[in-house]
Amino acid sequence: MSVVGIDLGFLNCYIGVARSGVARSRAALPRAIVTNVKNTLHGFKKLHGRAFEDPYIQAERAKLPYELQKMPNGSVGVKVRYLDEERLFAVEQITGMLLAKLKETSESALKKPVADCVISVPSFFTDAERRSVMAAAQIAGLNCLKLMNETTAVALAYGIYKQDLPAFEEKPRNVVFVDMGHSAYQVSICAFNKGKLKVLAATFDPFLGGRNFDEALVDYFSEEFRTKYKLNVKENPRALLRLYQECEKLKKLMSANASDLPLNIECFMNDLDVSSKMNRAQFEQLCAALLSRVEPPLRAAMEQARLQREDIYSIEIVGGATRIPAVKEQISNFFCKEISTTLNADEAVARGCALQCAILSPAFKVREFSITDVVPYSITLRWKSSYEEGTGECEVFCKNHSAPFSKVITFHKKEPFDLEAFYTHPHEVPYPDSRIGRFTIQNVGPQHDGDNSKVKVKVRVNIHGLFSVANASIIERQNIDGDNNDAPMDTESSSKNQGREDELDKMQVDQDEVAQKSQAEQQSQADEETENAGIETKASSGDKQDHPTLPRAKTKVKSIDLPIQASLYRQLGQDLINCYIENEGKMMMQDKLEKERNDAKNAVEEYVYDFRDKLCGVFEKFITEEDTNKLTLMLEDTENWLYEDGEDQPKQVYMDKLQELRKFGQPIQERYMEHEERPKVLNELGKKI
Ligand code: ATP
Ligand code: K
Ligand code: MG
Repeated sequence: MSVVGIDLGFLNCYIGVARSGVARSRAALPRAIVTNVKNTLHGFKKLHGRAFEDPYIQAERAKLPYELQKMPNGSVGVKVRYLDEERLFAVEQITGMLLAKLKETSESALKKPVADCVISVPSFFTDAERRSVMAAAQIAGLNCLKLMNETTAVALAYGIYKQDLPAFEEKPRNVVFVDMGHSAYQVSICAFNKGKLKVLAATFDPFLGGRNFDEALVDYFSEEFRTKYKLNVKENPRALLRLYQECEKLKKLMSANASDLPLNIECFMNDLDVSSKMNRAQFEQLCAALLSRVEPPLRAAMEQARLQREDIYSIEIVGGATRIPAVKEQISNFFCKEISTTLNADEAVARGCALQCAILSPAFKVREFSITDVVPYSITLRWKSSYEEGTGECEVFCKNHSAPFSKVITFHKKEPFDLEAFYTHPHEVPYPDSRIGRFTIQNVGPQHDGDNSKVKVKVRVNIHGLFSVANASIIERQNIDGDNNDAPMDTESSSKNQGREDELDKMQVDQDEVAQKSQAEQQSQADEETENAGIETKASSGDKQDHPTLPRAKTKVKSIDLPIQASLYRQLGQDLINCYIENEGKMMMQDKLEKERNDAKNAVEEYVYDFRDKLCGVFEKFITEEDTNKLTLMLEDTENWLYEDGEDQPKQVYMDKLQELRKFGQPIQERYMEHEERPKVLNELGKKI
């Protein structure tokens, strides 16, 4: 079994492979496209987890050369021609196809099965987007051990082999990571010590990337061609696509060359050749507004990390668009420091993911490296119950809080209640809906004496960066010498719970302090969640805690797990995912059959060419002229048939055809072989005698 890391880029995907023993990683590039004969789909990374009506989707829709359509569940579907049929696929299925292709590519390169993987996602992805990518992995038959933030993967690739990181107790080394890809711009600041990294801040502009620079060029040249050639490029999708390709090339050339560079496209539109030129200075002027967006995320990251410029050890850049000189300049100007390009700008994300996968996989021995990431957006819980007045609210994870992380919140309730999780500041989130999900805590009732029950709820941001209400339990007070003890008592578990009670009662600390503390606790196990971090938030919206504290000797407590009903925002049901999995399997099978059919057809074609060559070559001496003519005619017929009636036949028809041709070819081939072998055989015999 091999472990791989997958950089699911908007334009370019890389697969990193961890080698056992050395645990070095290598990466290979496929483009982020899904192709079959009729379609080439690209640019679907950011269609995940969004509603069809989402303004972002509607804006993208206008730019895409393929059609989007609303799925029955309101999410985004892609129209694809598949086996001569127009079909609608969910975006999870499309990414699933891409991932399945990546899986197959790595399996054939490694000659081993691949299932365990780590897949990268942008640090700004919300829960709905992350879950959607997870579903795609499932559809592809991949076991995604972790969704890893792209910049964190880069940080791991940077840190894991550094021999000179500060010791555990020393002042950490702070490194800034910048990734500008085709669609997005991300910044993170990480603190490194030997064997660990902690993300101090993650900031971003989710809508700034290389594609925006291409677009600026496309707009400029479209306008120029409109006046110069009277062409309306924007109305011709084919021409527009070509112009995008040429502008991307030009953009790259301008990174290496500051002087005037030509843009020539032959037969561009209406049989016209077009030409123009641009130089770097003009380009920078044209893109001034885009370039001014480089600095704000850098500034925000420094503020969130509470660092000064002199605290920064180095600035590492990756991602294709950081090769634009003006982008680099913006970054180095901000830090008043040279930037470092020691990382492989294209492969760092995939390598980091592969290394993370090796760390998480029990089958691999890798150096331990602990990773603490951050929560990109503050998360709030709101609760209400049917009989109590009003609602209550509590920020459970502040922005930049460590993750993975669990917290315990205590409620005092008499009835089942709903917890509604949402992003606290909707305007900060590049997503139109701030809902995360609703969690109903069931089976809650009053204590025997009619008092509120103590309900402990564990909320968590897990290893994938996903929020959940992980579990809930009710704490039952029971009188030891009382006579109303109707439930048998589990002394061991109650005394254990008693201990936990004590702990929680003491932990009336603020959240940051808990974060600090628990971070020290989780040093050596980045992949493990911090289960023991607890805060107690008094979250009773009804009456205050009114029961007197009973002397401990007389009370025991018992904790009973409560069922939670979760309804996550934009969640695909497992039934639907299963249906997609089945479909993907069918399509893989169909593709396989289609390939076999094509191979069978090609075999006939090859045989025809080969036979014909031999007829006027090596076979000449073994066949009469009359037969040669007859066979030549037959081969010609077959060739014509392949282009006409035989163009699209079932596999068996091609196999029969081949068989038929062989009937004629085989005897000649045998005569020829016999003739070839005879001298050798005689020679051998001669030697023996
Ligand atoms: P994302 O990270 O947004 O999902 P991605 O990972 O697929 O996208 P990359 O492969 O990092 O993106 O970068 C691709 C972008 O980098 C493209 O816009 C490409 O034109 C640009 N790029 C690559 N080389 C250069 C260069 N030499 N100069 C300027 N831009 C470049
Ligand atoms: K990439
Ligand atoms: Mg990328």
